[in-house]
Amino acid sequence: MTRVFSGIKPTGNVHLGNLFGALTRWVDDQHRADSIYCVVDLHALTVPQDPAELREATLRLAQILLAVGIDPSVSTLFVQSHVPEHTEGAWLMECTAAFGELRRMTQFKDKSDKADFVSGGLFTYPALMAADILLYDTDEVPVGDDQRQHVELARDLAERFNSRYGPTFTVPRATFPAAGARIMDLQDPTSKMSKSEDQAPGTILFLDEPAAIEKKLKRAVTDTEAEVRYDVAAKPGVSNLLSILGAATGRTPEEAAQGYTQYGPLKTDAAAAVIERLAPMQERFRELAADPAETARILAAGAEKARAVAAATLTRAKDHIGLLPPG
Ligand code: ATP
Ligand code: LTN
Repeated sequence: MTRVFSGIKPTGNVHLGNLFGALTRWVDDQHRADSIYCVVDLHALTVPQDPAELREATLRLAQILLAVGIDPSVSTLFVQSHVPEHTEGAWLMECTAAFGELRRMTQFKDKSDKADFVSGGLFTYPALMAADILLYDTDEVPVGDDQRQHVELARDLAERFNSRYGPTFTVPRATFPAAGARIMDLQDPTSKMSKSEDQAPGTILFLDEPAAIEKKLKRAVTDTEAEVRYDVAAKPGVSNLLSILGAATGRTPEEAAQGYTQYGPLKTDAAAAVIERLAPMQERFRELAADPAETARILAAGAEKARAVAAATLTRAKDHIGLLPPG
């Protein structure tokens, strides 16, 4: 059976872009593949975090993943720091990666240019991500386009390790969402919807109330024409509304455009569709939030399942690279 692995950082708020671009695919994949999903709290540490907030965000994100439909009886859901093989595997990957290779990662260049404090972890982050993926004999890694280079590196490291020390790791490949799954900012539809600001009028959050969702969609930027069609280059705002309506109702943006001639009804229907899609997930989230012990149990069971797989792969890798086994 195909093995799928993906991770998401517990930083910022989950928004409609995360949901339609990544999480609904995770939910779909779990029915056709052996899926393992990880809240990558160690990756969050590459930039300074408030300890209490990080702990809270990690639990909340796990609850959101369960609420959107990750089913722990089908998939494995766990927190990265609960499986210590990830940090040990990361060291093997750091010693397999070339310094120049890590320096060429565009995400490192972008983030280190902007930050006042650049941690060593921000630089070696892709080696940890490679370990995440390779420890589980992963075939497919569902990610957004921004992670293409990191998955490519994980492939290169797997191939290099295998050719130096003999067959050890499965060589993974990245899979990307359909074109309409990229959700843009409602106020600036040329940049992606992002989780940076809490009250951002261009971002619909997973936990937004119906009134907030309506307000944000009603105020979404469109254009001065009066024609509804999906054309990302010429009509980014309207196309984004069609992507949202389509994603919320399980259709392509082109299908969603059928029957609309005016922007008003398109916005009203998009809001109604998003509210209807989110309502049962938000309800489930509230139930889970009221019983954190239940989530803790699910995460403990997930970590135990994950650890069995990761430990076997790590033992193999340590053996092949020449580390003396204990005892
Ligand atoms: P941000 O830039 O807002 O911090 P991110 O990409 O860093 O978002 P992650 O936690 O890294 O957020 O991403 C989780 C997943 O959601 C990734 O697979 C990412 O590609 C996807 N994603 C994030 N934003 C969008 C978007 N606007 N549209 C579609 N997918 C998105
Ligand atoms: N770097 C990814 C998160 C991530 C990940 C992974 C994704 C960490 N480890 C392993 C897929 C597989 C991000 O920032 N979205």
